Amino acid sequence: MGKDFKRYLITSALPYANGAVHIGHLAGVYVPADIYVRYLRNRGRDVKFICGSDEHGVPITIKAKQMNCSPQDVVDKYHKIIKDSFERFGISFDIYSRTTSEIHHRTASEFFRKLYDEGKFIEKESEQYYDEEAGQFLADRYITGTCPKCGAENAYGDQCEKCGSTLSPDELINPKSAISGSNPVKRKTSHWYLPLDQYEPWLKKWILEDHKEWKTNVYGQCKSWLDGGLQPRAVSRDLDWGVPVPVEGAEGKVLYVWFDAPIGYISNTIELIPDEWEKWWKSEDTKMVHFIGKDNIVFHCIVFPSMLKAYGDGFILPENVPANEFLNLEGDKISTSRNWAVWLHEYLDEFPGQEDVLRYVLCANAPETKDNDFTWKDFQTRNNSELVAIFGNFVNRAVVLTHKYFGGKVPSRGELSELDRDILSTVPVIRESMENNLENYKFREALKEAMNLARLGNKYLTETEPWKLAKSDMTRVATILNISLQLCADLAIAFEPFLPFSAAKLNGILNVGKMEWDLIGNDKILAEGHQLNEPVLLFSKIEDSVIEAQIEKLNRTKQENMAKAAAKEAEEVPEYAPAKEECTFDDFMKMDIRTATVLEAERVPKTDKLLKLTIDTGLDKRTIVSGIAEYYTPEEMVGKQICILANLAPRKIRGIESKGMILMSKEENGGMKIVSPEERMGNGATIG
Ligand code: B3M
Ligand code: ZN
Repeated sequence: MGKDFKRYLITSALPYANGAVHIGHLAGVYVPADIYVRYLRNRGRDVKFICGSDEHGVPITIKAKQMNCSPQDVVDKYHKIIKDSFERFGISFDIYSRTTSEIHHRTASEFFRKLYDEGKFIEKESEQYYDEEAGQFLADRYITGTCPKCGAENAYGDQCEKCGSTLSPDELINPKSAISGSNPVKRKTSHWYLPLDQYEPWLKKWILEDHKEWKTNVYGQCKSWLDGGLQPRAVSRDLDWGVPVPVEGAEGKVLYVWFDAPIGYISNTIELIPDEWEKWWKSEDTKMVHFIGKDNIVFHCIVFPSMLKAYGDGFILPENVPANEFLNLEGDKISTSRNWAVWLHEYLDEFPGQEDVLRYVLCANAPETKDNDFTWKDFQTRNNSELVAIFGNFVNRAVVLTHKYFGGKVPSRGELSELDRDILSTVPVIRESMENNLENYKFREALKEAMNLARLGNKYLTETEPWKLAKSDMTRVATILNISLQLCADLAIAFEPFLPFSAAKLNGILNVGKMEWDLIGNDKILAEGHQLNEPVLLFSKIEDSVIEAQIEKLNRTKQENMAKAAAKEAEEVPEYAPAKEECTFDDFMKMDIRTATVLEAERVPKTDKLLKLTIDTGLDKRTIVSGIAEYYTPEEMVGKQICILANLAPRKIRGIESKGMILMSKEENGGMKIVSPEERMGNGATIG
């Protein structure tokens, strides 16, 4: 099982405080992390479980604009919702702090300043979009315009939500500021970059050679990043929300959120154990594990380790980063913006006392190696046919029968049958399998093994039928129930990492305190004569009506989303586009508009919006990429005479050099039509 460590520093991704926590976050990050931490503690290991709200970055400022309040108001609201809901759900952090804390600002500033003073950054000047009306530089998300790939309006500077293309602000057609609506101008600005390329050889050794044991999805993503070659990465931003860059003359600049957030693991540890935090962060006797979702792999395996390496001073690196894939909901991607989610705080209100049912289902369906799906039907089935029918049923029968025949006292054990010995010898085997799976972050498998322990007990009672023996052989009944009650104690220990609320309830029924992991398999955990408490049901059946209500709730969300999309669609396609501002004759004369004929046409791979056209302009033969694939097939285009803006600056679209733009007319319903001369003319005829 590898090196023995003296202490375990376990972190889980700091959730953005611009929204609540949903089942995707829980299944991907927080349930596995909590299972691992609880298991380690139950084995007597020294553990610190670190987390907190990630409160900087553009998403927070965008939310503030949407809510018409300050970024601080946004993070104050959601930090509380997130923190409370984690506590209610039994996610057992040793600290859940936040990155707007004074201690974090100080820690992150000092971290940056040390690297700055030691020349670990490169400083580069670049041209960024600047909003002269708002008086601020624009982060990519604050620039909108027409998507060059599909023609959608309101694409963002980093991404087009309609066709999913990753964009850069310079690709947007007619860029606008999302703050003032004005046309932004380019301004020079300088930022600091962490030269990740300089850490490439070291990262290749540390990851690709020394950590071949990492999960395939994690190792594979790191390998492709490293094989692709690393580039310097900006560690500062022109924003007024975040940790100010601690350098003279850097007013208006803050640390890039992905530089400051991982330092939150350090600052939260300092806040938790101010006198001994370095023993945890700077000792080879510490095992550090980062629990994250797959979209955070590069930051936790490449960027943050490079930051720690650059800082030096003995900072340790993660032993493992067991990132999970994504969880979908009813077959669709979970989405905060579309409210397509099961929100933790809503679940806790709607399913009081059933925290463990959700913990169970999210672990049983965890996207450990591939994306997986959560359905309410499966939630109900797993509760009713596994938790109620197997685990709960076994415990209840064992305890009720003990009260019925022995006044609730653990009866004495007589001669063991072969079946008894089989049962008792199977428990240590299950325990060992659980340990192997838990130590290797295979929580689904470990949970299955725990449930097998419950199946074993259920089967034992069903096969021995003590209720039938009660008339003839009470000694045998006593032995069967004694063994069954030992299994109940095994279950209380084995399930504690997964179902802490039920394990505590079971401890209450057995009238014992929390038990050490190493007791599993000890077949005398409960001494003869030990008094049990009254039985209570560990789990209750979930009725169809409860599930139907949840599915109905999601259907309402779907309807609302469709109504919003239709309204947006209608809004986006006005009867006619609003008049543009006046232009001069000279402006117009700069445009070189000509006729041309399409010689060849083909679809651009991996998109259903673009056609690649080879055209004869009378001046030359050239390629133009155009977003007309929804309106014209390649076959329709060949031979057509079109009009083009011939002197539009060339642009790369999906890796293809496109020289010029086809003139199209947009119809009321948003359709598009080619603009052509009334009769065919020679190619190159000028239009003015
Ligand atoms: N705030 C969460 C996310 O990307 C991000 C994690 C930070 S961990 C240092 O969803
Ligand atoms: Zn697009």
